[in-house]
Amino acid sequence: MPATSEVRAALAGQRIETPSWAYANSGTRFKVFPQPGVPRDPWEKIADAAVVHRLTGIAPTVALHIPWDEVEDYGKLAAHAEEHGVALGAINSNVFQDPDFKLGSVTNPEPRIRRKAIDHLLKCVDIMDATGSRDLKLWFSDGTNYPGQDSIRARQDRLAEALREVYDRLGPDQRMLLEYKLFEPAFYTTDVPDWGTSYAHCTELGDKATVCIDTGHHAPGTNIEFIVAFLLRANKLGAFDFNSRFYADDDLMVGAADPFQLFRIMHEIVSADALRPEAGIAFMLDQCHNIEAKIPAIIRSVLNVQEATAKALIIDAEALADAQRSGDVLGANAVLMDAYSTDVRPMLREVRADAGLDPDPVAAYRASGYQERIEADRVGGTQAGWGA
Ligand code: LRH
Ligand code: MN
Repeated sequence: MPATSEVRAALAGQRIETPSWAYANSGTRFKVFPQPGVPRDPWEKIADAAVVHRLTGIAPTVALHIPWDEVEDYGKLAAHAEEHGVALGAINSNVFQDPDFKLGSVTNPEPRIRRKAIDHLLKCVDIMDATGSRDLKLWFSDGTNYPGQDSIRARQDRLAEALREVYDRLGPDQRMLLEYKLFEPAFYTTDVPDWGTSYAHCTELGDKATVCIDTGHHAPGTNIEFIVAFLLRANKLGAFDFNSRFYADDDLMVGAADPFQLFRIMHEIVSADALRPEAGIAFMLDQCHNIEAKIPAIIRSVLNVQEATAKALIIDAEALADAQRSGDVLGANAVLMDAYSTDVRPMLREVRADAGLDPDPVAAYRASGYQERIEADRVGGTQAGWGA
């Protein structure tokens, strides 16, 4: 069994990035239910993200989405984040809402429209220069709805050309994270539908291009931890967009729908010694809190990742290796299940107390009065959302 001090040190070093858009209004095509106290701008989103970090101790960065988080002066926004004890993280591009991108953005048959899309991606790199962000996260809604609508191969050529231009613009310490998604909003082909397509483009581009795994973007039954293990081995895993789902891209709280899957994913991370920030994996949340209170939901999500990580860290790696080596199928499975079945919450409460934090961050949030304050203060103006 790993020494508790090792486990606690690894937990203390855990870093989870929260998404600015999860603090704002979101919903489905049926309805977006506004909530009282929701931020009206990136400044207020960052203030909320800072509360999550203050209470959990392990969420020091906030991902931005452009243009949802557009501001005049990104340097000022970065300073605002610093004043609140957090930093700006990945910059997410958005080439999925402009009417011009109906038939595609970087894959559009129209050169003028491809140019427009690439210019947006290049602008996001300019923003990274201003915020000091390392990661450019690219997700393309690009695809087709009917067979014959466009050439699958030609769209891949256009995609590769656009990625190459953006890749060559990246600074020495900057990276691109290419996110894939099986379907939606396109319902016949999606131009980056799976990990293999992302991996192939990233390999063609170079070391600064890595794959982003959004846990809600796979066909039902997909073994995501296999993808994690494969990409880690190939040194091509750059990031996670953590959430959970029962059906499709539900964007529910990570660990809510399938905590065992999250544990299996973190087992692959821990056994590859890839939890340390130096390993370069960005652990981000990408969620929408359509009906539940947003800040407590994000706190709960950070704790869900922490719990899954703690369970993965207490796996008796030696016993597991012995059982695997000797072909002891049940024995090996039992080692993992012992860890998964262990209640790590008492240890995590101690880890938080050792860090000077309230052992129960969700209760601490409720007792803080912050929710009442923002509901009273944030009256008037326009609540932030996806603007869809
Ligand atoms: C696409 C996605 C992508 C983001 C968006 C908010 O489904 O996962 O990561 O840009 O959600
Ligand atoms: Mn995502």
